[in-house]
Amino acid sequence: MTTNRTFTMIKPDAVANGHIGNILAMITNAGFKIVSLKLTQLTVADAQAFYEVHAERPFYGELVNFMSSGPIVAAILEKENAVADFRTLIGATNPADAAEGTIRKKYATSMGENAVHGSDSDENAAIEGAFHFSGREQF
Ligand code: DAT
Ligand code: MG
Repeated sequence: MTTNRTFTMIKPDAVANGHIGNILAMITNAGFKIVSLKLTQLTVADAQAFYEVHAERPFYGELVNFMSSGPIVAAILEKENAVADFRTLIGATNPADAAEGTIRKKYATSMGENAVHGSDSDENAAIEGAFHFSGREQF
């Protein structure tokens, strides 16, 4: 079943560099509707839990430190084929490989500090959205 929803975070690098407005504009201009939105900050424990799937990877500690280092914007987005279309909009994990016109091509600075998160499946989109937003906060 597809929910037509995905989950995103504008990561601490992009928030610190003043790109919230431009990134939200790229998202809405690409046809995504914002159904939940907040500025928040992950604790170390939050970041460990959110990225649990990467716990055995060598970059896990660096990732957790970075993701808890400053404010983020969390959002749930709605569009037909949301998960796949949003992955296309953000571009490859490594900005050096990201296509022209993608958010990471424009705003990511490195593989680790790559400006935005995008869910990789409908199932994870639902889990990640619920991690950040209560039912009352999902419109
Ligand atoms: P994505 O965010 O494109 O889904 P992922 O799920 O494989 O990528 O990894 C999650 C995040 O971890 C990624 O956005 C940045 C960081 N990361 C991934 N691979 C990395 C690496 N080789 N070195 C440093 N950070 C990495
Ligand atoms: Mg991922």
